[in-house]
Amino acid sequence: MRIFQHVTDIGDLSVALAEAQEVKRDRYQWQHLGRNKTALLIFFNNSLRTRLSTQKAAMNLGMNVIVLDVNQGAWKLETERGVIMDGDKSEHLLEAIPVMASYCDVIGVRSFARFESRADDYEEKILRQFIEYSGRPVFFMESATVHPLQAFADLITIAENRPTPNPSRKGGEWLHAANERSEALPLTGERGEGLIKVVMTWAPHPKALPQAVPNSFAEWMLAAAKQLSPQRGERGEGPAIDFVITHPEGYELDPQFVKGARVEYDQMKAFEGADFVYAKNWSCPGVTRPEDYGKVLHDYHTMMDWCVSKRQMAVTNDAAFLHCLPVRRNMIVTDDVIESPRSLVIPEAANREISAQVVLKRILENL
Ligand code: AN0
Ligand code: CP
Repeated sequence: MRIFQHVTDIGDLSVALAEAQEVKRDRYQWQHLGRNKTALLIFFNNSLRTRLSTQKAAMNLGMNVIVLDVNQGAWKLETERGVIMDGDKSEHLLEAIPVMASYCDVIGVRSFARFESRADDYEEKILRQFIEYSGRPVFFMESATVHPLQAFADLITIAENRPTPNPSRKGGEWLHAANERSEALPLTGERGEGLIKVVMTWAPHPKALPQAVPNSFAEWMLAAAKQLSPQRGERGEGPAIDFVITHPEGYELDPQFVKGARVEYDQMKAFEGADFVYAKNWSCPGVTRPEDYGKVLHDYHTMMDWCVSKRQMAVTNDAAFLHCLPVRRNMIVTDDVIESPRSLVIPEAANREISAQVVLKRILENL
C-alpha cells in the first residue's frame, strides 16, 4: 500500500479484519518491519486520538516517529501557487513537502476541509500535493473529505460487537458479543448470522464540522455490506449490514460516498430495530444546496430533537452507541446514553491503534 485514502486501498475487508485481530493478539510481533524507518505525522488541525494512536501504532511496529504541529512552531505555510508571499506565510508547501519527506519514509497528514471552496476540498487539494511532491507513501489522518483510519476502527468495533442469534433464547433474540460472551468472537468467519442494522445519524452541533467522518463511515459500511454479507456477498463471511443514514433535509452527503445507502429523513423511523447507532454532526455538504456548502443550516437550538437520547434508543434493538469522539455531550448525545453499558466509544477509540497499525504494517511491507 502506498496511499491510504479510500476503503478500496485496504483491499478485501475480511482479510483486513482478520489482520486487525492478529494485531490484537500480539501487537509487537512485527518490530523488525519498522526498524530504522521513520514515520512523520503532520497535523494542520487539532487531534487527541489520531495523534496518540498513530504514534503508538508506529512504535508497536518498531518505527521512529516525528510529529509536527504545523500551526505550533513551524513556519506558516502558503498553499496556493502564484501568490506574492508578502503576508504572514513564510514558506510554501511546495518547498516544505519535499524537505519534510527527506527526513522520513512514510507520511501521515491531517488537513481538514477549509470550507473556502467546495471544489478545493473535494479535490483534496492539500493531500494531493503531499502525494505528488513527497515521493513517500501517504496515509490520510482526516483530510478534507475522508477519515479512513476512523472508519476502519469503526468497522473493527462493529465486527467485534455484532449481535449474533442466541441459540438458548427464543427466535429474534440477540446476544452482544462483547457484553455477554467471556471472550470476543472472531472478527470474521462465522456464517449465517443474519442482518445487522447500522444507523448513522446526524446530530446538532454549534459549529460547522467537516463531512470527512460521515463520508468515510458510509463508504466503509457500504463496502462491508457488499463484501461481508453472507446473504448478498460472494464471500459469506462477517456480518451482513443494513446501512441507513438519517439527517435533516439539506445535509445530503456526496454520492461518491453514499451511493446505494438508504436515507430516511425521519430519525425515529430510522432508529427502529437498529443494532448500532453511529452519531455525528456534519455541516452542509453542498450537494442539494451548493450555495450553503460548509454551513450550519439551522440554529442548533431548533434541532435539539436530533440529539441522541433514551427516546430514540428505546426503539432500537438494544443498539450499541458509537461516536468517533471528541463529542459534545447533550448536543450530539445525552450523558445517560454515552455512559450506558451499550456505549462503545472507548473501545472504538482504542481500536484506532489497531486500524493504524494494520495500515502502517501494510505500508512498511511495501516500502
Ligand atoms: C472533527 C470533525 O468533525 O471532523 C474531528 C473528528 C474526528 N471534529 C471536530 O472538529 C470537533
Ligand atoms: N476521532 C478522532 O480522529 O479524534 P482526534 O480528532 O482526537 O484525533
